[in-house]
Amino acid sequence: MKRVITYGTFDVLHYGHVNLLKRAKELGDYLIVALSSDEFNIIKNKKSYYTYEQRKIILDSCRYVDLIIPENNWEQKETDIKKYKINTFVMGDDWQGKFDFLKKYCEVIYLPRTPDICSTDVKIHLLQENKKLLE
Ligand code: C2G
Repeated sequence: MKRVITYGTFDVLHYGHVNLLKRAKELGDYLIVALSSDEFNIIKNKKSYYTYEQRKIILDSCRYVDLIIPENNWEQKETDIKKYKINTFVMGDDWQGKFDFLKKYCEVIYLPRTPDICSTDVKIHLLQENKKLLE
């Protein structure tokens, strides 16, 4: 069984995230997602709309995801790869090269990001639409 892992906040899950998860799953048989905790989001300077538990419920509904574990810090990747016997580590290519140090433990693949979609833009767009409704 080929085991794949990826990491992220996955806030306001959108088709760019799902596109990443789909392609990551296609690289193996079992996909683990290390989901950034609320506390780690603060370290990443990311404010997510949904809490960890809410993001986990949404992510868990995705057919490509087999297991969700918390991502609590930058340093856990090596331990995770050993603990879960990971064959392939996958990230979007906005992270190109950043995790090449993991190549001594497993295959490292950066997949092209889906253009023109990100959680922040979705949130801003919804805010603007909401403002128009209230005018
Ligand atoms: N992604 C993508 N296309 C988009 C948006 C996101 O392929 N339009 C990918 C990102 O490249 C990432 C994953 O979806 O691989 C999750 O994106 P984020 O939730 O923004 O994750 P990030 O904040 O980059 O966290 O330790 C790694 C970090 O936790 C990564």
